[in-house]
Amino acid sequence: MTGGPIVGALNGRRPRLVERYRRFLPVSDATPPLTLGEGFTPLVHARRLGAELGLTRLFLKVEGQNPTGSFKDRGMVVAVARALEDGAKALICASTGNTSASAAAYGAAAGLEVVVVLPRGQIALGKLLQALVAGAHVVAIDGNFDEALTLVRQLADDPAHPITLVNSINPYRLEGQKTAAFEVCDDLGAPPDVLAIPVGNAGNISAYWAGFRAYRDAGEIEALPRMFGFQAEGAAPLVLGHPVDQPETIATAIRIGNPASWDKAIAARDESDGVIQAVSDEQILAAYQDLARLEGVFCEPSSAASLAGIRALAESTDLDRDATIVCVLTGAGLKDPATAQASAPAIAESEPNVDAIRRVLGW
Ligand code: AN7
Repeated sequence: MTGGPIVGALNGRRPRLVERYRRFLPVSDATPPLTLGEGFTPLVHARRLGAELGLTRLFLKVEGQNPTGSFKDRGMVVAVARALEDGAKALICASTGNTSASAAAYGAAAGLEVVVVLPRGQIALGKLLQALVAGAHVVAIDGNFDEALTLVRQLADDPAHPITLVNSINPYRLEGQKTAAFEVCDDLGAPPDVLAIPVGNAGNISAYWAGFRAYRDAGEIEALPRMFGFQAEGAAPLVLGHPVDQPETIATAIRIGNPASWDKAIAARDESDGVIQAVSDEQILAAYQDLARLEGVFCEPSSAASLAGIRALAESTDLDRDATIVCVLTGAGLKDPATAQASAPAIAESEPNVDAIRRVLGW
């Protein structure tokens, strides 16, 4: 160890995500070195869940450990750095919650005004508070995510009020999100056989697929994984083959009826010999609880759609039990305290003495 400085280091030691994968990203020396410490998230070998499902190599990519608690930070850091480089003064997005939390945080760090337009009453409390505390202008509409996205596109198109759109139709978002695919391959030492992922607006599945292909083209990996996308049953336009006007699911992050990256997601499925299937809210909640109880990984409900889907396939098809399967867990459990509380067991109460506590515990 020389103890010398690392180029692009955070706190002197931790390299920045954008530096680590710089050659795959649309950045240059002119791009401001914005960072909140995104990326480098854990890949956890899920031994107990794997044993239950008969899968020896089941892994969890724990994206809830990003700075604002979701995978959105990987793309937001690139989109906001490029917006700064291009002289932007303000950012805008529609969101089911996580994009707004990430835009608010990176916008604050960059000194930019942030506007977020959200479906009223459909945003998990933690995400809403993240946006508010970071000082974003939060506008709730009587409409769903798809309607909010249509409105912010129109607002961003108005030359009289320049503002940069940071939804995943901003190409820098998907560029940054590709880094998660690189990390998975680097941690495994090879690509997985299957990449399982929740699908809402379909940006992330598209970004992973682009990332795996870029890594293959660069000679970093030889094969490509099969992409398995999972939508909530009440919000499954890609499974049905047509938009859903009134999407409904407990997994509010993926309550989306007309995904912006529709064609890219279908291409990822078809080119990778993959699938896009629906899982019910019951299957999502069961996976959500089992991830916490069997693996100690507390994700938000939408994230558990990836495991719910793998579980359904493991039970109904002949998934190779020794295949390397990575379930992407897109966001952190604390973002949605209401869902956690609704399914949490009651708290035991006791007099403050050891005998009483022993009694309560049934000892
Ligand atoms: C936890 O924040 O669309 O298929 O506005 O928050 O790339 O949309 C969030 C999506 C999965 C789906 N898991 O990813 C938003 C938003 C979580 C999410 C998805 C989202 P995409």
